[in-house]
Amino acid sequence: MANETVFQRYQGNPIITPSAVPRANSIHNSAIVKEAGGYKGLFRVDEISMEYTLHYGESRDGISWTIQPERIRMENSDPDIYMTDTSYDPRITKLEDVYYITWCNADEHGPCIGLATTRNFKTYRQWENPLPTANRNCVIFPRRINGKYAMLHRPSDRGHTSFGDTFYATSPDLIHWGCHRFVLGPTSGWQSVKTGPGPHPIETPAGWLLFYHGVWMSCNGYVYSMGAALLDLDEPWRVMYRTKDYLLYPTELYERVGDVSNVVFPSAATLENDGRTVRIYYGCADTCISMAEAEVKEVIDFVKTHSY
Ligand code: BMA
Repeated sequence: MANETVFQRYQGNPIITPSAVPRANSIHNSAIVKEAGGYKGLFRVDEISMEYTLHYGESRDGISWTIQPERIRMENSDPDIYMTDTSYDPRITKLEDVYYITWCNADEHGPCIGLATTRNFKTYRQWENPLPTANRNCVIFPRRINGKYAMLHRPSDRGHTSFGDTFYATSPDLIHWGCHRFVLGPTSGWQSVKTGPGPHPIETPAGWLLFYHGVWMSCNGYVYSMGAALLDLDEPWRVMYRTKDYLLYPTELYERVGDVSNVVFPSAATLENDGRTVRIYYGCADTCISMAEAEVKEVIDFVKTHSY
């Protein structure tokens, strides 16, 4: 076991492996929300055809999951609004009584962000893709900011993007997105090549707590790690603190070895113990899913004291 700072990995990691879904080649970067009666999620499954599909799953404790073998389908009567067979890296945000789902809805033109809403994870309404191609990471804030929907997004290229700045944008109606503001980009060390937003930001008195991935280029290729930032509550494009030291780095065998080696990809966060603990769900080596937990107070202290 490598040194850990504030996050402790769950001893039973990985918690979800491809055996959870019959047609899965791998199951990884996935979206999870916590409800009064348990947990719900949309899971990224890379199928044995190498189509990338999203599957709904449920759990009572957030650790043992039942995941549907069939993929979900977003719905829209307009044939130009559709879910592609390369749908991956979902995020879920609950805002009022609606779940907002963003994912990478890639087509022949490249990675593109898809947007859908649901109230029950049984029927889904797909909206226009909110951003132009190419963009690979997007998440909606859990409340309106200054009266508008708000998101973080990360423009990309059509390949294995070698850059990555995270931006903030707002919308009055979920269709028209604008007022793009730069939030954070690559800096040094483990985050010297690119960044991308992970789970939706968590509102705290110290600011929006954002977990994000940072990437550096080793002799063997990209290495994906997790860091965090504190964003201003009213003007979230203003970064107050941002980790210079990583919070999680691929050090365990299940993070180092897989379809894409050396990947820790945070994509969901839940609050446990009456909000005192944050649990991160993350994709490991593009193959399976693990979790790690930390005290919220300790994370905030760490971000403040290990910032640039
Ligand atoms: C990114 C995304 C992620 C993936 C990562 C490492 O570009 O495609 O889904 O985990 O690469 O392969």
